[in-house]
Amino acid sequence: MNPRGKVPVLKDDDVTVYETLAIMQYLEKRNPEPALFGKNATEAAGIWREISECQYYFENPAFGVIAPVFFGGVDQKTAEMKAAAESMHAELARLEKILSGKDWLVNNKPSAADIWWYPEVMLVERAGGADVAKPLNLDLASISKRYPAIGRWRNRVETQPGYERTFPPHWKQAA
Ligand SMILES: N[C@@H](CCC(=O)N[C@@H](CS)C(=O)NCC(=O)O)C(=O)O
Repeated sequence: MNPRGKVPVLKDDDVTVYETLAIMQYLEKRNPEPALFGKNATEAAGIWREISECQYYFENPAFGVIAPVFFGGVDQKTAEMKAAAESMHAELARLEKILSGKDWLVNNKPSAADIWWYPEVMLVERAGGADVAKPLNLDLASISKRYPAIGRWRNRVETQPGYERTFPPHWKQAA
């Protein structure tokens, strides 16, 4: 379904879409409610800003931890991983501040920004909790506890109707 063999993939009758942003755009065109990318210019800008914040400031350090944990090299990259974790904590603190005052990242309603951020945060938590990461004390294994507003947001995301159906089946087997 995806020539790169990656998730997410959406199959809707005879249409197959891959790449997260393409899938969300497809869904919004197909079902305008909820407006995943916002209802007006201000909402759209806020949503795209949050997606970009994640892409430019969180993803690099995130992969600095995720890659060695899942693909090897922790022993050689300890210093880099610690620096990456520090950068991520600064970004997680920013997220915690936003979510302390509201339920969702932008416009106080679920949007493409939440759908973008959620798996990034969860992947980091999963990497932080891996046995090979534990001796490094990166403090990423319990993001939801260290950052309580992020924890509440996580529960909110996971109790959305249809959440279960988005979970890649092969990840469940791996867990
Ligand atoms: N740019 C792609 C990234 C897709 C991607 O890297 N997916 C990873 C998971 S986050 C994957 O499928 N890895 C292989 C696997 O989980 O089996 C998107 O946003 O859809």
